[in-house]
Amino acid sequence: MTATDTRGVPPMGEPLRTATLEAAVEDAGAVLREAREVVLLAHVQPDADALGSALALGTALHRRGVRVRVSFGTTSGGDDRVPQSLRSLDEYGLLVPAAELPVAPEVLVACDTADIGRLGSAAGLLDTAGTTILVDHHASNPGFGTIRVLDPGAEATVMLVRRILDVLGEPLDDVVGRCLYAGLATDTVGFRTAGPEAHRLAAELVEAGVEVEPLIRRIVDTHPFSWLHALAGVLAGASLEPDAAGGRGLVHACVPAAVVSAFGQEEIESVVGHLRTAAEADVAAVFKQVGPHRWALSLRGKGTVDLSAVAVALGGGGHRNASGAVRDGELGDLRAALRAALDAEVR
Ligand SMILES: [Mn+2]
Repeated sequence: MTATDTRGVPPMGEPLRTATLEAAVEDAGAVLREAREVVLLAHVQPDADALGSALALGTALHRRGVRVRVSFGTTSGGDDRVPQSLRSLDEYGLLVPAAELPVAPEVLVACDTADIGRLGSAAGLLDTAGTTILVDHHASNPGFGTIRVLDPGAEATVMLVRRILDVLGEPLDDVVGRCLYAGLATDTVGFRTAGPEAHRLAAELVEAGVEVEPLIRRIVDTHPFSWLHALAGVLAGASLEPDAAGGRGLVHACVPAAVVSAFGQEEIESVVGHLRTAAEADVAAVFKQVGPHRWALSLRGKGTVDLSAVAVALGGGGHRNASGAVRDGELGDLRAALRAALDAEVR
């Protein structure tokens, strides 16, 4: 998207109704309380926070009698399947392929989407939906939609969904709770980055009946045996550049197309979690080959470099310590672009 992209923005003269986060949460609740048909979108190649947010809110609305569809857009070269590990969050069968969504939904809710591009093929719904509600926590999000529940201070989008559920008067139970917990536990890297409010929500969800161990094992601790050998190959090819990022160090590895296509998102997205443990580097980067000349880049940091800004410089976005971008071109050029963006950020 560009600075001139105005999709999802109210027409000229119609001000945004939501000046503060508190007002945005109230406004979102008010719209959803009256809605008869709601489409909830996660970002392309959804993770547990995106899909958990959409399914938690979707489940509560479904129980209120709302016609609910949950989906996510597609991208060229991307993996457009629902991640196997997240399917069980969809208790009521609310997930539908993006192609089956209504062309002009009454209410559209975009969950955990850092920018319009993250809606992929579903971005056009911003033009046709009656009301668009953004629920997100990415620092790089420029803001879009008529109601913007956008809080970079929230550790996960599910925390903002919980606030909307409160406004709707919807209680937490084990079904909604699993959706929220999945996003909370994964976006905080197993609560490593969770503050008191996130821990309090986790306690409430356990009290509501969420069984944590089987839920989290399925999402982050389960891979096919064949993945172990593939992972070994990827990590064997990792490189360390101690002088990168102004001497803070960069560790990087490449996941070739043959590996990307042979495994699920659960496997491919786990690589960066191994790389980031390298003591000699503050920045970990994984280049995933999602097309012959197309790369999805995942970045993880240790707080010393703003990787949200680095990702934005590369055409992507995200958080200070976890971000990403998709780039066309050759791997060597992308590596050089990353080095340059890191140097520019720490200068
Ligand atoms: Mn998130």
